[in-house]
Amino acid sequence: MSDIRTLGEFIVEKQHDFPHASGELSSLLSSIKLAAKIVNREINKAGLVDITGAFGGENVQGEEQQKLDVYANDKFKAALEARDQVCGVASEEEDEAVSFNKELSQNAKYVVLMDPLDGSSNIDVNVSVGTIFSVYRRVSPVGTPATEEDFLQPGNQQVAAGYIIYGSSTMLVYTTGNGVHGFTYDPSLGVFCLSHESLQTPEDGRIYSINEGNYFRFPMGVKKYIKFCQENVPEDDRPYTSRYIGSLVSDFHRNLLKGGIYLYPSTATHPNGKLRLLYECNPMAFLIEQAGGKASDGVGRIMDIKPTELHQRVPFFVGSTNMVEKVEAFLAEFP
Ligand code: AHM
Ligand code: MG
Repeated sequence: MSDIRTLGEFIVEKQHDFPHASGELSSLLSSIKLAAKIVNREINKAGLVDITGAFGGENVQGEEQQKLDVYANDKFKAALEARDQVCGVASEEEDEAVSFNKELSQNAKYVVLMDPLDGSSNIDVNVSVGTIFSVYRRVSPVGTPATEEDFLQPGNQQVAAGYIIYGSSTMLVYTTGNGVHGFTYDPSLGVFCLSHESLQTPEDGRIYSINEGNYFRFPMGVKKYIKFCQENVPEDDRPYTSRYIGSLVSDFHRNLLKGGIYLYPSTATHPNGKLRLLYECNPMAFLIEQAGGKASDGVGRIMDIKPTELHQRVPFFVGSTNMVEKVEAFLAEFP
């Protein structure tokens, strides 16, 4: 029992690791933790919606059941606004960034960017989904509303990032630039318990994760890399294993623990791929680098890209260093 360390305790213990530590970032992470618990509770009930609705639940009263991604967006936003550590939020769910109006919020130093429920198309079929978040210090003056410049910072300016995976267990994984730590939720106690301290991802992996249905639309370098993964070369541990859930947080989480690569390249129809630089790629890039891996757009480091718009998309290759470098080499040779 005495060995259990909760997320709350761990954050306090590590407070001195935070850049410019003053307790505010700890409080911000606590808001995320709270919203995660509320969203987790709702996701666990997702399959029951039709049943309870048929027996006189809210739907029968004519009220639209709120979609879970909208629900998650509202809860995370509300939790972040309530504690006055954040002056604004940008979300994959909203067209524009939101600047919190309260005077106390405008005195806050941080902005948060998030994908409140990534992979939400998987909910109907009981497959894991996740929340991704990314934290920056504002660049606009404290005491004024948050501006677009606060949100359009390159990933290398992140002060914290992480995700929650609502899976067979719910976990929260985060970094503040001093390693990656994972916490597993105990629903009976209502706490996240430290389960994975200082996670490191293997330098080499043998899992590749990509939507191969798009094969004929991929750049030649990616096609060649897929064939490389599939070749029968036992002395090099190939063929690799193909695993694709279609839920970035889940695919990333598995590959982080086991070693592997997740790829969402440009395609003939989507020249910048599908994933969003600010809400999905940068936070995952910060985490993987902190775990000893690599994140690339196929040419260079994801976190060095200077964003030009909030919902910008970018090709994404993330995971074990040697695997990401191999794709980059193929793309350089066969663009
Ligand atoms: P979303 O933010 O609309 O949920 O889309 C992001 C998701 C990722 O979780 C997943 O890896 C990817 O889209 C799957 O896309 P595809 O169906 O094209 O393979
Ligand atoms: Mg998403």
